[in-house]
Amino acid sequence: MTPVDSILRLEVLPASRLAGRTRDELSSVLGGACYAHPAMALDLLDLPIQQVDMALPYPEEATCEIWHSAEPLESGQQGAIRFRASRSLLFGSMSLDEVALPQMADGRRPPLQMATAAAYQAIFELLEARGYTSLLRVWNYFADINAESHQIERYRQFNIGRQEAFLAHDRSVVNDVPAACALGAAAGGLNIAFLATRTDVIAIENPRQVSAFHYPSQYGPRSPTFARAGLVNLDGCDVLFISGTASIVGHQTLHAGDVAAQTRECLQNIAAVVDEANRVNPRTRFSLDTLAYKVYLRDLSNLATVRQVMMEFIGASISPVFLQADICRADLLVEIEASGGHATTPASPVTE
Ligand code: 3EB
Repeated sequence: MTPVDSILRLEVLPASRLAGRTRDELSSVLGGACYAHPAMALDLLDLPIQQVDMALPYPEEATCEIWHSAEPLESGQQGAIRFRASRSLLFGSMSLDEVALPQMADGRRPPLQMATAAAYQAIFELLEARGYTSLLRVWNYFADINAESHQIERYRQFNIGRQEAFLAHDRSVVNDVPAACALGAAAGGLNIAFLATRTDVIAIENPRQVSAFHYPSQYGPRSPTFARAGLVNLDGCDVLFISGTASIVGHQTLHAGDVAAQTRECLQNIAAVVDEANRVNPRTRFSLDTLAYKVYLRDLSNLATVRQVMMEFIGASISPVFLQADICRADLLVEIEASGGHATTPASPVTE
């Protein structure tokens, strides 16, 4: 067992297998996500497992992505946030119903923007109270990401609320920001999961891309607050979280309408982020063929094409999770995220 086995291990498995586990078998769960359409009500010992409404490729079952830690863990709840923490890591999950909260409606600011600001403020309050001050990775999901209300696209509303919360907590909105993704779910409120650490995180940028926190205002009045990747050392092991990565070079979308070319561009961007991580921290050499991948497709009918391009580019060793989601720009067809340096438990073979 490598040292990091005890700190962080990713397991991908069907929800039905997770639901059958005993309390004892679940004791190592730090947190995670369950993707199903419609969302699956998993009630597993108050664990912070976000329930995301996303379709999977037929005939796949609901899929869970579970982060384990062999360190002693403690569970808790603060307001809407359910969390679980080890000595070094805290995983939290929350879901806010942006429409039903009456206090969210002041008639001027879009409810999603207010819900986002409230969610991130609650996250920062928790992290500051508990001493896990470095936000490493955030998974953001909400419905209708490309729809417009209050004369502004919902993804842009989200970006305003997110940046407001960072500023309200005196956090930087450039450079030292978390790795993240933001995707359109099939339904549901604002659903956020996050992983924070007690130790410093190194934010990694992509030399091929304008940093998202410096995107020009044509993409919205407030820039997105995320880094291209976050790198952290956990008990001597370097762990890398690569943000959702799309077919964007500079700040522009490339290959509109061409899913194969978009996929190759995503992978070139991920390769550039990996190179950058290896340059910034030469102690650990990350490589594409050892990362764990999750792929969001606007249209699941493109799955075979995207998988083929990934296999050609990376090799056959990978087994990505594929999900249907709307991407934050209408012309993007695919977004790919990845992580590495942690232990993994492969998806179980059907013969189990
Ligand atoms: C991009 O590069 C594509 O708003 O948190 C990727 C990862 C994207 C994270 C976010 C958005 C986010 O701009 C979109």
